[in-house]
Amino acid sequence: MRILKSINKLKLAILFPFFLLIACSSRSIYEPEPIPIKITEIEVSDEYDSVGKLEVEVHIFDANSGDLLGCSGNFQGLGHVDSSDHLFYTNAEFVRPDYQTRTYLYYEDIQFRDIIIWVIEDDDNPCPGEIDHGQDDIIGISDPMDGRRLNRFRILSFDNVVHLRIGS
Ligand SMILES: [Ca+2]
Ligand SMILES: [Ca+2]
Repeated sequence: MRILKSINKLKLAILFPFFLLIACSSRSIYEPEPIPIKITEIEVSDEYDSVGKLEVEVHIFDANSGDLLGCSGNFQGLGHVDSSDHLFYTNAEFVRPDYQTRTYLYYEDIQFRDIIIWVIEDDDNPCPGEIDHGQDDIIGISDPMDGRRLNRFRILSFDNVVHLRIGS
């Protein structure tokens, strides 16, 4: 009987760390997933490139510090956005300037900031490269807005950006 009890204790001692591991790992399942910022629709107007096709990029800046928060272009899902006056459906994400350590821009990164959106036609140093003010054309610059207002239920338009659905 005593032997049986000590065997049960031994089983418990062996199994306890496993129960603990399962309890800890199941907790992480319920942590909310970060919400990526995406562009799902975009149309620009009156923009032309000498080679014929446009390379449209969208850059998001912190409105107060001027820091680049993230950009989206050819390699992030805007490669087919190549002409004016046509509505393109996209599934484009934003890479952060520190993209080597953390790839995408999330709602959590902008929710407590005022932001400004720049839409450009890229000619040099594509995203994640910075805007080249000597080469790249500016298609539109938004007014500063509360980052929490960047959601895909709204359609933005400013300057020659006639339609932009962007957000989390
Ligand atoms: Ca170009
Ligand atoms: Ca550029």
